[in-house]
Amino acid sequence: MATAAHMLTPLPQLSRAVADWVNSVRELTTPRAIHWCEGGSSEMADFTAQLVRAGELKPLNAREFPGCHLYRSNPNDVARVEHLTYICSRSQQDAGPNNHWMDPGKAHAMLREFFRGSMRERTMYVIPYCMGPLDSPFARCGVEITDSLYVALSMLIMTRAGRGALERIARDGGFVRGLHSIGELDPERRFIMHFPEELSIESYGSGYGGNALLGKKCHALRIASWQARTEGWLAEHMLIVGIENPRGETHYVACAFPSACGKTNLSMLVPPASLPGWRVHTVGDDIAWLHPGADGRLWAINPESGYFGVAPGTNPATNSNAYQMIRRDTLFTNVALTADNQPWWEGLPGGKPVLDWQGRPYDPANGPAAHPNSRFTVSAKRNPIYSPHAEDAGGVPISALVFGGRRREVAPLVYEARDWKHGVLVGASVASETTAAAVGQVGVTRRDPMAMQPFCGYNFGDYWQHWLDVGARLAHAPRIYNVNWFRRDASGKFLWPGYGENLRVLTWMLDRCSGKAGAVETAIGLLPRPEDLNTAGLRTSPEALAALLSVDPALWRKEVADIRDYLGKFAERLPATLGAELDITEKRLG
Ligand code: SAT
Ligand code: MN
Repeated sequence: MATAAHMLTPLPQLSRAVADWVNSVRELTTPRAIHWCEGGSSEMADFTAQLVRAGELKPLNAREFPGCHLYRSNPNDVARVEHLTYICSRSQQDAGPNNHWMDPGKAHAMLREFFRGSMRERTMYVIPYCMGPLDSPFARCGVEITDSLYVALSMLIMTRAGRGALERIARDGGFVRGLHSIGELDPERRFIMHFPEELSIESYGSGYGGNALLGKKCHALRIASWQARTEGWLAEHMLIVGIENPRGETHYVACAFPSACGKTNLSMLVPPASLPGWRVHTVGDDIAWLHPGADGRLWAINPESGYFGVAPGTNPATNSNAYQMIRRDTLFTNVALTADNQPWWEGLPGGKPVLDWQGRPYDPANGPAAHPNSRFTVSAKRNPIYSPHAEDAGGVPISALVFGGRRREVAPLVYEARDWKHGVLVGASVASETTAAAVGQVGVTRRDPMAMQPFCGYNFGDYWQHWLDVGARLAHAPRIYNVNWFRRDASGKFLWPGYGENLRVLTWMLDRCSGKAGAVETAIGLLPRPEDLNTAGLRTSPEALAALLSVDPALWRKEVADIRDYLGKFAERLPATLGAELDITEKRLG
């Protein structure tokens, strides 16, 4: 069979704009060679083999984990660096109090000196990628240039990368420019810079996760949230999951939780045996791009094509789908190893670590064997419950939006917002205990509106107004909920079993959407009574359930005061609607 003409066109000739940019980066960074990524499994195999030869990847036990490898990042480079992440818009007000800001001219000048000659003696990889299905009108493209082969390989897993993306760029014209160099991996020379007005990203000095895989948080959230505001849609830190009831009807829910709060697990939920006939289909585990449709509903695509999930805690009991998914063709980063070369992390029922995540003989005195932010990188196609609609160009229709965080007290298991406007306040008020996904103290409660504190590319005041505007355009807006799987009792024990049992909360929401489930009105919104939840086979005690579904007015009055204080930081751009909604809640609390 003859090769199609477009397959014969060398990649650098497909898009003049990309070639010109690559050329200017080549002049600045002076790499030894340039590799344009074609995409596809043979390129991935080739990259993997090169990394193994260089000693950067270690093949794992081929019988138990065929096609799987271990990568160890520099111990000073193991999580996102929010304190070194900047939005460089022309006006500081546009970046807002929620972002670190630097003047774009100053940021470019500084980074230019960092990048000068930074790829000397190294290969520069050019990765054209598409966030979203290649044929989706909602998808947006970018090109990442990096001098890390591990990053290039990860991008091939996490995005639709290669020739198809570059062809789309040639058709679309525009693309997001993402320049990345690991530099010296010196925390003093590490910056993640975003230039939303130029649709560009410059990341220097880290090779880890969201700092370096620029399609993910940098493009699909920070830059895309800015683009989405201009274009009338939403780029959100949300999983997308389809819930199929025993009658075979599927409804989709999108849920925003901070990093490392169980989004991957919820998106791949395994229904408990006591809820027979229910099925779950994953559309996405981290990011949702939401578009108001002509039918007045909100439609979602997952811009990514893989998962960068937290390893610790993943096991056959908590998430058998995820565990099955990562048994093959998976890239593990910063996990521990057993004597027979299997990956190991805290929360696995069997096995014993002999080497910790830094490759040292395991010694509990050094802390956990696997880094708490150790990850698996795997293609979504490996997910046994990957939704047949995950690749639909038009996305899936969303029935409910869910916000949540990790809170030992205050927030009940679940409540429903009074309406969209109140829902925006509920999202804006989310607070959560910090996790190991970002450098800094773990377990400190902070506000994390819509789980977007580290990811919103512009002023939260404008962002909340944009949420209100999008809602006003939806004739059939999704209902909005808040959940908290992490409430604890006085002795610190979790009150709710979580994982598969969370389906009981999701089904209540969907029954609410179809007018079938009851609720009781409270000052903060609508809560299920215990009898409104399907508790068949649930082992939670009636007392625990009552505690989970309780609203303590004294705690909530304090919470409202705290929210008011927090929103006050955005006074210059805060929509009056949020203040008015907060007044309603406060009045109802008495
Ligand atoms: O941003 S990362 O991709 O490193 C992980 C996360 O915070 O969700
Ligand atoms: Mn995330």
